[in-house]
Amino acid sequence: VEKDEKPMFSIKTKAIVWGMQNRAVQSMLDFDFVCRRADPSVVAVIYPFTGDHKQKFYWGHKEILIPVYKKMNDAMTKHPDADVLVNFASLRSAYQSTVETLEYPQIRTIAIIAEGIPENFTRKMIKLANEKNVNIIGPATVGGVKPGCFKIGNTGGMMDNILHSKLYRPGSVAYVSRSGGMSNELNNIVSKATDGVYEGVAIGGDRYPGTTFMDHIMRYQNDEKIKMIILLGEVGGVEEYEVCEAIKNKTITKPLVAWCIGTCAGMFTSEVQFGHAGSCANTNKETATAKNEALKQSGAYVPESFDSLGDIIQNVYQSLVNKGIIVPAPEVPPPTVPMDYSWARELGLIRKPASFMTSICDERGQELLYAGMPISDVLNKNVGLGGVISLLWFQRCLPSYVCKFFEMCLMVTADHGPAVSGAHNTIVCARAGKDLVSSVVSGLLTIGDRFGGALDGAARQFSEAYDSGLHPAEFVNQMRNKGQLIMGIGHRVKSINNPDQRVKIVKEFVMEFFPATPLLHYALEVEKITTSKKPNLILNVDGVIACAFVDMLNNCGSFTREEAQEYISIGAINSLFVLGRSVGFIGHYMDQKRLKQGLYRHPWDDISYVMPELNN
Ligand code: Q5B
Repeated sequence: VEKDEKPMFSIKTKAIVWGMQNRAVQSMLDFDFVCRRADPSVVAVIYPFTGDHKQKFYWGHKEILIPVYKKMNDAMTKHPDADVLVNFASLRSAYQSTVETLEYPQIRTIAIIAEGIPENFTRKMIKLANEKNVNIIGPATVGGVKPGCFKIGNTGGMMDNILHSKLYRPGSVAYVSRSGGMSNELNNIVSKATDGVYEGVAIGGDRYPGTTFMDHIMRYQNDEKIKMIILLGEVGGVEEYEVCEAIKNKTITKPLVAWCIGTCAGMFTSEVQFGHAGSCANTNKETATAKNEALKQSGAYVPESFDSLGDIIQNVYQSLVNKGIIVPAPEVPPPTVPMDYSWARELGLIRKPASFMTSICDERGQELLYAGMPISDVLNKNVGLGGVISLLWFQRCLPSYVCKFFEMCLMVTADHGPAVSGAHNTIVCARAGKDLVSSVVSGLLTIGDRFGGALDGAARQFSEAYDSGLHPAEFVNQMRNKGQLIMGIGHRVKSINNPDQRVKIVKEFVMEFFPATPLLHYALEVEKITTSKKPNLILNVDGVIACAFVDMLNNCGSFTREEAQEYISIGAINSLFVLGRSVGFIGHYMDQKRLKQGLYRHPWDDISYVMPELNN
């Protein structure tokens, strides 16, 4: 029975939602909007796991902010007009949060969505709620809906369903059901057979629902706008007999259509437990068939089967229209609620050009894909770091000798001591107290034409000279005449007298495994000329890797000539040195920190101070 004079829900109902259920909140706001409510029904969210903040939602096209409170007390004090709490707490915390809610007299109705709350807890909650005159809808329910006014959480389904069942405006029919899922079906049936739903509540499938069929039926009986009532019961429990009694003793005078689901239970030889905790007949009286018969005998309109429920509802409705008890209101089209972008996209209704494109990695599915290869295959097939590089840098599986070449380059370039530009910068930066990323980046920023980043230039210069048929000597002369250094030639400490083992290792591997190495051979001819001038003008580590890289691109069979050229022109060849040397820079950073090295200051005696002479 209505616990006070005010209707349970109205167009002004304000609710607080317990739990971060953004989709449900948005669904309530969309419902409000389509019902032409002046303002949103959800005024606050309680979520104990984050601090107080605001969450963004849509109100039609507009964006609005709804406050989220960590403490229930704050939500209640700041929103004294809220009288409904929609409790999305899990079965573990629903009891505690409901009991806490009952401490606030402003709340008159609590909808408890959780399924599986222990029955002894539910009974305690109900007792407490009854003492405090509070209505509980649920547990184990989707909630309820009052078209044109308010809906609880996800009741009514998505917007297309709400529009289809015309839940945006009231009709003359109220229903009460146990099942939340079936209440959606009732919305559909009622909207087709009558002028629509006035109010519908699903009391939930537990053995002990917070409010009963009779509680809601009596609210409906006392609301003059409701002209007929529907009861959708189910197998299990004896509550329907109270309804029978109320019809017989004329407590219920409005036409009542009733059906109990689960008549098929009789076809089974053993006891059947349906989906809801309460839907199991312990005695013959609790069977759906017995209850349907009793309802019929007491004067309810009971169909032959669920299939004809719609017909009987329509007949009762039509007779009320014929008698002038129901006067269907003219239809007013509802306002358009913008469809969520993601849903519209899922339905294939819209398309939008993406702002970003990617063709190497997809993390959206169940398994991360590197250029289409699941990460488990990457590991099972033992493609190694070289294989990962071929997938992520070149979008394809390259021959194993190429992967080996990549790995070898990373190993030989990983470090070359603390004195080189990049390591020096990393060390100075680490000693200045900077973090790993800053220190490593300061080292990486030194990589360029002079230090470690000569690969791109070497690839370009040697390729152009070779492709245009220049004799190595002509190339060297031409470069000298232009006053340009040959990239990949020359080293500060290595020379023909102190050969660079790294160059030897790479060169020997490439000569042995690559199908063709014309550019490397060309570079070695150039080296003969430059070293005859100065012994340190060797083909250096940058040069050998660059030329081998180009030979790989041109001759491994995995790239077209155009693709190979593109990698050279986009500056992809420095990649191996950058990646390899990052390993060393990280090592230097850790080393300095481990050695507790203090701030570095360069000594004065190592700086020549040359001041401009001032004219008097
Ligand atoms: N001359 C590397 O110079 C270095 C010439 C040349 C024609 C050349 C210089 C250079 C091109 C860039 C390059 C990568 C600066 C180097 C690396 C990684 C590293 C580093 C490490 C590691 C060395 C003396 C005379 C002059 C010059 C002429 C010099 N280079 N002619 N083409 N390329 N190379 N960078 O010794 O007539 O006397 O005026 O820029 O490939 O960075 O370990 O340290 O792993 O970390 O200072 O290996 O070669 O020679 O500049 O005093 O020149 O030789 O024109 O002739 P140097 P300079 P002249 S590998």
